[in-house]
Amino acid sequence: MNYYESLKNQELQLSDWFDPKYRDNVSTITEWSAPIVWQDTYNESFLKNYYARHKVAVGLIVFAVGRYVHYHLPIFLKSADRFFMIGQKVIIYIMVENFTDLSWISLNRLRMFKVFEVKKEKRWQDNSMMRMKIIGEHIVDHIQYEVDYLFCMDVDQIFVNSYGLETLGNSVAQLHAYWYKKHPSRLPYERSNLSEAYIPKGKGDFYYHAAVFGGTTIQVLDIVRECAKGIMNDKKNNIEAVWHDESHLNKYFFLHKPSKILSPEYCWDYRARRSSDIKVVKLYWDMKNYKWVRVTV
Ligand code: 2GW
Ligand code: MN
Repeated sequence: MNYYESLKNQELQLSDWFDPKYRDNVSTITEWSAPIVWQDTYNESFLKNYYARHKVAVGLIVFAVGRYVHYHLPIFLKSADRFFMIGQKVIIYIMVENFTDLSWISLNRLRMFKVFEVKKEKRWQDNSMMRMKIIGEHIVDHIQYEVDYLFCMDVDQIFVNSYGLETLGNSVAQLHAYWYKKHPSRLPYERSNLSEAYIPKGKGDFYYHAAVFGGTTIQVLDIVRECAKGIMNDKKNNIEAVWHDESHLNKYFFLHKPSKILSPEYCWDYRARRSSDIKVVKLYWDMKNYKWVRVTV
């Protein structure tokens, strides 16, 4: 094996790219040794070099059903084009109710989008929860052959800084901006043991935000299948978890610990209390008028 080949075969080691020494007052590693990625904990040039030798394609799947297509989708896409996985091959999967709702957008090189139609549900909770089932179907049909990693995101957010290779991992969860410093007993998990999303008081690690999750495409298939199963069983039993799909995602990550966690800098909310923990916001929740976007007719 020559030098070039040995570089090519080299596996990415945590210590090669991750170093939490510049961050205080926040947790940077979990009990199960997964990195919690904050600004200044990762070596961007090392990662760029590594992935230049190990090319990957990254998918980003987003739903914009009903009014979300006019209100949030254009800015989500434009900002993703600019900041999501700069320099990498990206496929954005856009799920809309009607192809004709989509206004034209042009993307930078190495980026493309694919548009699919999905049915609108009557209840908004169902629009959110049904994403799990639909994502699974698309991974099986085509996404698994198209990208190595997949992120699933809410559409009501805007990228404002580089959101890059440091976020790739086997199974990736997002710390929720409101709860990242709270004790597990206070987290808003589903507390009824009648629901599949049940997490007993005192148990749990972190509260994860369902607005962002990801991993290898096959791993994401497992996540969405398990969540969809939980959601469907709850429906059969006439119960709905307190935070819908997010409660089920939290149960999944409680049972199957994520291999990487993203700090709230990767999904910030400017309405949350200002904090010196937040050094560089990469993505933030857009403001929205709930009454206007959530009409069901
Ligand atoms: C959702 C709620 C009420 C009315 C409409 C919708 C809706 C959501 C919709 O009409 N069309 C649509 O495409 N969606 C998609 O679902 C869209 O991608 C949106 O970003 C996502 C989640 O809905 P959202 O962003 O309005 O809810 P949030 O920001 O309160 O989301 C958190 O909680 C949800 C469950 O209640 C999900 O777990 C979500 O992932 C969380 O971020
Ligand atoms: Mn949202």
